[in-house]
Amino acid sequence: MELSQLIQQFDVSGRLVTVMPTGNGNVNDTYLAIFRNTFEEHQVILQRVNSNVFPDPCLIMKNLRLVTAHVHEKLEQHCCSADRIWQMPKIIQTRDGKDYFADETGSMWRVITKIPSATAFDEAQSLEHAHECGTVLGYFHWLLSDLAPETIGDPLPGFHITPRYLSAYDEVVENVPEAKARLSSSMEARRMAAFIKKRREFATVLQKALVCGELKTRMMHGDPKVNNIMIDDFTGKGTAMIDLDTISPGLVHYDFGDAVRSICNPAGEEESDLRQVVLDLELCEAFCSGYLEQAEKFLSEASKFYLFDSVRLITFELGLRFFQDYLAGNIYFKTSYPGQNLHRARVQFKLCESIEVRESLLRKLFS
Ligand code: GN1
Ligand code: MG
Repeated sequence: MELSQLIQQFDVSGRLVTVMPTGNGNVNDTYLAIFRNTFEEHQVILQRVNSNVFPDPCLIMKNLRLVTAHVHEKLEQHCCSADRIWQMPKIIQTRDGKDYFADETGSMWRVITKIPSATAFDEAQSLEHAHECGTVLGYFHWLLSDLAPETIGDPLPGFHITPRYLSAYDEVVENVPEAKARLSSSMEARRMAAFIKKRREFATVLQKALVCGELKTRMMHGDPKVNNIMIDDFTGKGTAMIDLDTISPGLVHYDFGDAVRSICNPAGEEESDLRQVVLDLELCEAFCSGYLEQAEKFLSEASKFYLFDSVRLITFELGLRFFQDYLAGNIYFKTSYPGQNLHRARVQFKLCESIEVRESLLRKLFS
């Protein structure tokens, strides 16, 4: 079905002007649709949920309904005392009152409102931007902190359990002949395999802390990278977290680590000059000051100990996921050129090394 027909299934008023690709997501397909009538315009976001990634797209929509209901109510309650207008997208239903539309191929489509007059950047723009990203993530954690975790289904079982990715990697290397060929034919790939081997033991660090009770499960975003944080075009202040499909019970440490790895690497995830890929301490300090100001309300001193490990781990984990996907034949992450996932893995592993050499400075910053 054409996009212009698909979008008409949803309850948006006005005439369709255009529907075009937007954003740089690696998983879902995202489009901006614009509707107009003689006196107003509506801009909405149309998305196809990637069913290769999300095993149960209906669960995603059920979670989104619960999360948005909870957060919208809480934002309303606190709007008078807040220092800005915080936002969160809302589901737009189909004309027959459903939260999603399944097309003739079984793909699941949904429409949500667009956060207007705000931008999500692919790289940190300034110290102020990094600080705002920290504030947004901290506030978001607080918003979700009283949402009963048992009401939210797990959208991606085992999503940030790093040892699971090691097993998936081992499996591909052992059982997929093309993966073996890719490994043996490239020196870069073999270097990355050696990088992973050295860090196998470390991969269990957060899981162990969780099992022995040092860390507790809370609601997390799951994917708080820099381009999932919207910044108000007029005030420069953070205004919303987007990409809400991975919200689930987990460790807020995963979010902290993922945000730092993404926001504090000014070169971004696709940089071709690896010398530019570093963990920038100034950006990190700015991010932390924003995050910790909010997180003081819920982050215990003991759990701060694991903040450094979380940054190192999530960077290692993402590099491992990209590398495994490259070896497996690019099944999970969308690519636009051959070898892109290998290159993305090189970027994350370079960043991981940069984090490791800054360990003592970072530990000080996080304490
Ligand atoms: C994916 O969809 P997107 O691009 O916001 C991925 C994240 C990765 C990120 C890396 C569900 O996020 O885990 O950190 O790419 N999301 C999922 O760019 O796997
Ligand atoms: Mg995204």
